Amino acid sequence: MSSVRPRLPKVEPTPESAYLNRRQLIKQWGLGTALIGAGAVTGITPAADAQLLDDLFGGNVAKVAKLPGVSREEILKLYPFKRSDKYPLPGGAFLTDKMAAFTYNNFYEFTQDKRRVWKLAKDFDVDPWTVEITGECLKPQKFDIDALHKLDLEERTYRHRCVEAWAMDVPWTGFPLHKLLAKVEPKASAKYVRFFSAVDKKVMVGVTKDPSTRHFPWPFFEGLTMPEAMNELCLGCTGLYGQPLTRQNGAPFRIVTPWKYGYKSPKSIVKIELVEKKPTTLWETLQPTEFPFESNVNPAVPHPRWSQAAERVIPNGALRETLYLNGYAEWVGHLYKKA
Ligand SMILES: Nc1nc2c(c(=O)[nH]1)N[C@H]1C(S)=C(S)[C@@H](COP(=O)(O)O)O[C@H]1N2
Ligand SMILES: [Mo]
Repeated sequence: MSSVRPRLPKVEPTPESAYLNRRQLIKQWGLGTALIGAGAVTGITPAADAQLLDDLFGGNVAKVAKLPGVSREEILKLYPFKRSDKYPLPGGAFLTDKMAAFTYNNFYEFTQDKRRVWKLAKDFDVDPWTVEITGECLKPQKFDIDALHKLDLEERTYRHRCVEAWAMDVPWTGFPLHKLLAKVEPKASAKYVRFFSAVDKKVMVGVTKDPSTRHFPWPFFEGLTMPEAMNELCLGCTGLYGQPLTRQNGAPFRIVTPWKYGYKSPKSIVKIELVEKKPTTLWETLQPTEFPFESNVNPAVPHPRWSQAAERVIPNGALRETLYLNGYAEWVGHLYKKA
């Protein structure tokens, strides 16, 4: 018997759906196979619905209405940016309720409790901010948030899929990341891109205090291959729902890779590094068998501890089928074709 207490949190979709296969999942949510087969977004039982709403909002919707804002007046005035119709939402689903997206978050620097991130992040200082780009490039440089807002911003509605089997459909504001990377003139030797999130020990109690996360190798770090980062879908993101990003959603600058599990979309980025060799990532370092580098959304590849065949859409937990590459095969499928 080992006396070493595991320090890693168990990342589970929900206590109820963990370890269940798809059929059990469907049965549990009281849904017919036919509905799921059709990919329908359906209602769930009122009791389960109420429970989930309670989970999301802590039973107090009025309280969450006061959200911490972000950013200066001049930047605020630029929003909303024009919505692009080039990347229609897979399945033509409805947009997720804004309050759900603002109050149900994964941001382990603050807490593992998704319902509390927005409260804990309210004093996270995001102004001023700089994003440094270094490594295999000819013109390494720093960008402030004003500079990022000069990069042809647009709004795009994307599906977001967490590895924990919850999903949302939301409008991000941003620019294709390749537009920013082009500014530093990447060398041919740049094969991968590394991202580093900020650490603010004054407010990030997940980094300083929480016994289940404080031993993580902070800061949060992630990575993509150069072709992934240069793909048109990969967004350098500054806003959500027509306003600058809230702190809990990764203010003032994050990445959004809609065809990959959520942790491949790092928040509150301060540094980007172009490198030659395949980098490690925080989650891969912690649990390599559970969170591999690539981590593309794929219903046919179960997580070692749960099925990825279906997902629950916040806030009411409607169940729908998971789509290969989260529905974005048309744009990124060629990156994964075996030669
Ligand atoms: N720095 C940082 N970025 C992060 C995370 C995190 O814990 N820290 N969580 C990831 C995960 S698991 C998900 S699902 C998304 C959640 O984004 P949202 O809260 O804006 O929905 O952020 C990703 N980016
Ligand atoms: Mo996630």
